[in-house]
Amino acid sequence: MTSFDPAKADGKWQAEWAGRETFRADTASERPKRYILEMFPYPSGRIHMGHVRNYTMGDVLARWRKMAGDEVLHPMGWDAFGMPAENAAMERGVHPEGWTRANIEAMRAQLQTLGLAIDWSREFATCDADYYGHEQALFLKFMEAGLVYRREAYVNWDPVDMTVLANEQVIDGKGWRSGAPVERKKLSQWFLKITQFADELLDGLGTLENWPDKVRTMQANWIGRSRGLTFRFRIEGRDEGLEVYTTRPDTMFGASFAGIAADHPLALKLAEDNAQLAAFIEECRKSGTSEADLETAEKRGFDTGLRVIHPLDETITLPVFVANFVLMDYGTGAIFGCPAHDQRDLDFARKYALPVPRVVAPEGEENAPIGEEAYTGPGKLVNSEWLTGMDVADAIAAVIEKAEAEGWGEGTTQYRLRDWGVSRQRYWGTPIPIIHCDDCGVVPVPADQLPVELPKDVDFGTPGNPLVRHPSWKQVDCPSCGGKAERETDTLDTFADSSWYFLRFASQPEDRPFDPKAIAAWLPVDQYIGGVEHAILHLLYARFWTRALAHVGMIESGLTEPFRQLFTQGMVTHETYSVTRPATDEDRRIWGWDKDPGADYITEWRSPAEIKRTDKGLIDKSTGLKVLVGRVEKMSKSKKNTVDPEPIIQRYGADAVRWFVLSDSPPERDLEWSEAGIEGASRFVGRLWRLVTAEAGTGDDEAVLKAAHRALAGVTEDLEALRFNKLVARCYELTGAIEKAKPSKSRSEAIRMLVRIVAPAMPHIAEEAWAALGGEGLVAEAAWPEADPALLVDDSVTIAVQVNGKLRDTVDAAKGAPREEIEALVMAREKIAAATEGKTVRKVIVVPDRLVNLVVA
Ligand code: ANZ
Ligand code: ZN
Repeated sequence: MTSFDPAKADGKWQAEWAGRETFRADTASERPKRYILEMFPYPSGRIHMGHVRNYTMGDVLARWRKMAGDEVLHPMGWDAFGMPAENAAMERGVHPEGWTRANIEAMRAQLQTLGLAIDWSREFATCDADYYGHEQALFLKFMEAGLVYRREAYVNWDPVDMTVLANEQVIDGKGWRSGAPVERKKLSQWFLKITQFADELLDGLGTLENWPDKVRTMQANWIGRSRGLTFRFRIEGRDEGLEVYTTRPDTMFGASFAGIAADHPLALKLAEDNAQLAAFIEECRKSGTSEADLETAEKRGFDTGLRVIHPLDETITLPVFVANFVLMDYGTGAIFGCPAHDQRDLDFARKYALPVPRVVAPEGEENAPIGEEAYTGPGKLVNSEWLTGMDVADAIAAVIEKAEAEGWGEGTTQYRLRDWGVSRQRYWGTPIPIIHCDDCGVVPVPADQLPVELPKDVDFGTPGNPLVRHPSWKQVDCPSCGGKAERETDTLDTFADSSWYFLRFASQPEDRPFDPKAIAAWLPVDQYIGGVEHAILHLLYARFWTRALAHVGMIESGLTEPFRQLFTQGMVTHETYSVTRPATDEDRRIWGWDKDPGADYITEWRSPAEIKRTDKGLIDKSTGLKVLVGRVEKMSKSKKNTVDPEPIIQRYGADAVRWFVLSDSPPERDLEWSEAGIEGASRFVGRLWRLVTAEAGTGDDEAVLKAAHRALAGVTEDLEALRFNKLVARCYELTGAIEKAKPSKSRSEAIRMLVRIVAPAMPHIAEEAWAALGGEGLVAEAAWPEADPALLVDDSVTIAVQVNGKLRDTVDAAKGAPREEIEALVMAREKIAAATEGKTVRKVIVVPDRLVNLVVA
């Protein structure tokens, strides 16, 4: 028989599956339902190795579950709204829609070359009007239920591009595109009330046993429920009080100042007749708005001259500062500062020479001074009048109790979680379905006028949101009074689009977002797979939408958590390469080196495709310069260490690529892409094919049958636990065992078993082999074999052989074999002879059935 040609087989079987609709999911099926989903991709234009790894893992599970008898839903779609499309429009003058659609076409074609078992009939893009139209309807449902509101909030404003920037677009306080210092500006924005579900979202984490612990912890920290005290300071010489929020009321005797946010009403009032303070507030507004920005910025303050009275001891007063590290939209926008036990307060106190009294100490350190590090550990209260000697927890409770009894404060539960600001002042997103009428105010777009479609004729020539300056799009009649009104021009955060797409995959009725019956049939997603970078926002928002949809009665099946099992896969990494070359005049101009005669060399990254291997090492193809091999890092465009999957798939075939991305490391860890690795996978495809075409035989061979059933049982467990790399190892082992066996009926059976075992991972060669071996129908539809328990009883064991404690070899021996027999087996091994050559064996330690260690010198 001929050799296996992936170039022919891949296309042939992909066409066959498509033609037969092999992977179409039937909601009416009686079989157990299994929903397997990988996070849908953003259509950037080309798939990368991360996609290959992610989608291959899901695909293996989908194919295996189908063979094992489940009705599998394994869909694919496109998270198609977002900024890159608008950037392309601004930079290259292409329309975001055209750019996006072309990217989808290209990426779909690329994904299809991997042979994914996808039900393509359910494909959609979030930029399809009949997807985002339903999203608009859901938004209005939420609004009816009081889960949507509008308020003024601060945004990062780029004064040159005249646009709102996301936090990640603010780099060192400057707009990423314009480079202009970013300002904080107040804008009316739409919010979704995720905080209403804070407790549920937190407590729900406890039910997600099949989620990685680290993801649950990250979400819990993000929600950040804490018990604290809100209390009022009296301000000396004024009628009003100052309300502050603290999670550490125990440290109150360690207070040395009070701090208020730059935008705190008190600060604004004082600034009215204090120009210096007004200028300081202006300064504060110019820095970023994120918590991280404020955390890292230098602590700065302005002494207002006011003093507040300590609620536990009226003889004590504290100065009030406007401080740049106090956030307006957290707690009450005001704090008391306890420098000894809070790092931000300590940095601040050192700068403004405020006292740093210690009030909590571990035993024996009662009088230890505080250096440059605040003490946040456990201990007992010290220097705190009647609190002295109490534990932190008891002191917190005692102060809350006293405050409540005396009426100057209340115990509260606070959350770090903020309501979700969903307004984006951008074109390429779901239009928020609202109309603003001078007479009627905010009017929802009536259901029969949905979807509110994006206009196609838009102009990206000038900065700002094209929806605002479109000549006619926003002009509408008010649905309520019929008068002239205007459409909302904000679009929804694209995280809204990915918060319910998994529900739309289950059914796609025209007149509704989804069919609750289909949700009951398919949801929750049995296995969700994606990158850990989505551990917080995407997963939290999706969990929130699911609960909110249940809350408004759209989901009836009692679904609360959308993803039963979550898996976060590791990244694909690669070596980095660089060359150092003489600088050119052009470089000097770009880098502004004219005045720096010493800067004569420049170091540049090189992509794997730009270098070649020679006997003198790695050489840069274009310049012939020596290439420096750098660290292994996540594949990224900036380091140029990416490998494009497309030519690799063309050259080696889909199966080899799939096999390699499953093979080398546990799926949650990073995988280093290497040429040797893909070559090895490709050789295995060849080995498999030689087995398929090997001579058949007669007679029995229990050993090889046992090997096959052992592999089958092991692989089934590996699949259950997503241990794909172990599956690969087991298949290598079985292949080795079959290669060693003589032709027999048993060997042929083992080969047929192997073909089915590898089918989920290497579906193309498996189909080809299945057909060649006379299998019925498609292997994709064949039953997953069941291991025969009788053949699983192990009567041989694999014993590790160490030399001076280092693993050198393994030997197979009969279970319970006596020491002498094992020792004799070991001594007869070539590898052991080599490892002990010229040395004396001092001692042989035998642990029966497990291990032999030779001590040599
Ligand atoms: C006094 C204190 C003493 C505090 C101490 C901490 C340690 P979490 O746990 O994240 O909720 N805080 C309160 N409102 C703030 C705001 N608007 N901007 C900046 N910081 C604010 O943090 C609660 C703590 O953060 C509060 O407890 C308060 O400082 C500060 F040894 O009060 B603490
Ligand atoms: Zn009106």
